[in-house]
Amino acid sequence: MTTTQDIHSPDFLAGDEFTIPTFRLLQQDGTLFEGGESPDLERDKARRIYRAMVFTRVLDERMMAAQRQGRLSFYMQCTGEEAAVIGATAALDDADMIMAQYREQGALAYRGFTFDEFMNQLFGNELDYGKGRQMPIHYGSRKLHYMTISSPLATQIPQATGYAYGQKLAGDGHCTTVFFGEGAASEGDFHAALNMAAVHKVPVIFFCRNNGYAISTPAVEQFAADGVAPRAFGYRMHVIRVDGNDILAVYQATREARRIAVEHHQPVLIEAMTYRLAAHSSSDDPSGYRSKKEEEAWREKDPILRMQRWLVGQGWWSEDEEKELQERLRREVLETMKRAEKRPPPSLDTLVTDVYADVTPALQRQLDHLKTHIRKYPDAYPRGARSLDPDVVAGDDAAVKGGE
Ligand SMILES: Cc1ncc(C[n+]2csc(CCOP(=O)(O)OP(=O)(O)O)c2C)c(N)n1
Ligand SMILES: [Mg+2]
Repeated sequence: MTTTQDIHSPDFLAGDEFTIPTFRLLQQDGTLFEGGESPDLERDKARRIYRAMVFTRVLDERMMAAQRQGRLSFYMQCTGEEAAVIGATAALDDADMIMAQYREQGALAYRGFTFDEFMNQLFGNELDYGKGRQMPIHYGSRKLHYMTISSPLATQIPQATGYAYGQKLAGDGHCTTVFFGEGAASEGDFHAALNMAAVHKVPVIFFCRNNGYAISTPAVEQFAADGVAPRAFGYRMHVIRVDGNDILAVYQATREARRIAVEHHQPVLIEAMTYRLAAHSSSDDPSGYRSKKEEEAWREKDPILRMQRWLVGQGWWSEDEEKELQERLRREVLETMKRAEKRPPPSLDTLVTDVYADVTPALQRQLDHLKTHIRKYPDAYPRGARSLDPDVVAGDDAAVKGGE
């Protein structure tokens, strides 16, 4: 579809002719901006959102510390972006599909993923749904409609378009929300996904967390445009930019986006302006590429504090409740970590099961060879490797002896 208006002089349109406003409702002191109206958000839901935000912060602080103690190989924090992720998730139906990048543990927390479930994945133990096959933070939950994380950037974006197209065909009234960083939006997959979604009119919400950085590369070095939002025009798509640290604005914008997506089968782009307060990951040190002053300025805009002040103002939260919640979460996170750490990894056989419908002879041979090798050279393997061999556990040592 193209417009047909003629002009008779070469009047170019400049790329900076449009500026995109930012939707804001809540000030840092917990009061509303003049002219802003609180969205329809009831007490219980507001408290559920807040608890999920604090849960995420506590999990992140504790697991980052565990990584520094050498108990965990890797970790990524959502710190500073809790309102963007959890506000958006709360605006969805709990059965809508979420495709995330890797910094959206808050979405899982909101939907009820437990500390045990987080820990089992982080430690890759026998209860991990991914059977220990992935690095920490690659969560997934079929039950909670949360697609398992995959590391290559932006792959989830066209997958979301495809999944949402399926939802449209199924006519089940659900939509898909895909989270990604402003860095991932530079991948070709982003553009293919938006174009296809607009052409096929699929119920998908593209939720960009613009947190200012792609690892060490600041947004100003990533694109010349006014953020990611203007790209929606290129695909004839609805778009809104929102203050990503403002829980009420994120919630209301996403609720409206869901309505457009589900009722009108139109994709929507949301750009949430926020800041990654922590390092990119446990392997990163931000002091090499940004100033403490910049971080401090954003710390002043802490989304959790902002929501807490609003809740207290509503009479929906108290100091005592805050203390109780903090203490309980800190206790539970430690208890579950100790539990998960002690559990063994999945058994050796899971290396080859559910790769194909049936274990192929070639894979079976490789597994037998590995078991034999571990028995012969146990010291060359991590402690406890022998106990992962179900044959050894069953006392059937003779079964593979001498088979090298
Ligand atoms: C295809 C691909 N290229 C590069 C990487 C390495 N990488 C991992 S995260 C990242 C930065 C992504 O930044 P952004 O999308 O803004 O997300 P943020 O980390 O800020 O949440 C890069 C370059 C990758 N995982 N996949
Ligand atoms: Mg980023």
